[in-house]
Amino acid sequence: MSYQTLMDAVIKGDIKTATEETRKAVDAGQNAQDILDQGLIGAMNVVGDKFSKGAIFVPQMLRSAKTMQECVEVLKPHFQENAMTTKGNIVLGTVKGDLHDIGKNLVGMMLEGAGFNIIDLGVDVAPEVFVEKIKEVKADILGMSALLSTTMPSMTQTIKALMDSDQRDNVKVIIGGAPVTRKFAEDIGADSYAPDAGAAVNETKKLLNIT
Ligand code: B1M
Repeated sequence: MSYQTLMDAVIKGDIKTATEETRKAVDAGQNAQDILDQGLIGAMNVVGDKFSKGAIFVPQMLRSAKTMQECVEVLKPHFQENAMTTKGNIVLGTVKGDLHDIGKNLVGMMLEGAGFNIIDLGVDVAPEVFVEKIKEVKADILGMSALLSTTMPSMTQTIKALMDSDQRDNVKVIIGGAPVTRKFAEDIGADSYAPDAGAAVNETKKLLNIT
């Protein structure tokens, strides 16, 4: 199935058409993951390219982001596995200085669907805020997201803050986001890296020895 109309609507920021197209695709029996990957994320990549070329500006990018979020709400029920018992506590957030949350929210949604308890701290989360919450909820996993190359160092600072507060051995750290790489994760001493939300679930299960 072609997702061109859906993609065009997300790129334009036309929430009504985009959510209708998402519902139509679901009703036609399309796989939610395909709609997400090919329709929605595909459209956001076009939006990013247009922004890089100066063809659109922040307000249009924001409108597309809002449109994508509304479409994700339509898809959300189709990702839930309805797990009854929690497989572990995950503190999740976008790092300090960074306001991008679509990818982080997708990661949270997929992890929740796989049976984990998500404590989502939102965006622009300072290292000390991560550390305090990890202590409070006795987190098994810390998940950090960064979309800007300028905010990646905040991941390093958060891991350092975990060490300084003697929490590093109590929690596994997984990181991701478009500019983040496996090499970067290794360099800063994270336990794992995932390129997308599906991989984040698999990597998290591996970290906690869940089959
Ligand atoms: Co921004 N932005 N933005 N932006 N924005 C990018 C990231 C950019 C690549 C666009 C570009 O220039 N081509 C560029 C960053 C360049 C760089 O540093 N490398 C950029 C810029 C420059 C900026 C501003 C500085 C622009 C300005 O003001 N001049 C500004 C910064 C604001 C700030 O954060 N302080 C800014 C602002 C914004 C908006 C607010 C307008 C909006 C965000 C709205 C929101 O999130 N609520 C926005 C958007 C929408 C984008 C693009 C177009 C789309 C991002 C997105 O949602 N992608 C983006 C271009 C692009 O990515 N192609 C861009 C879809 C999402 C599903 O993918 O987030 O990568 P992603 O998540 C994936 C994986 O990365 C992974 O799984 C997700 C799902 O598969 N993943 C993880 C993510 N987190 C993970 C965590 C994990 C594991 C996997 O473990 C815990």
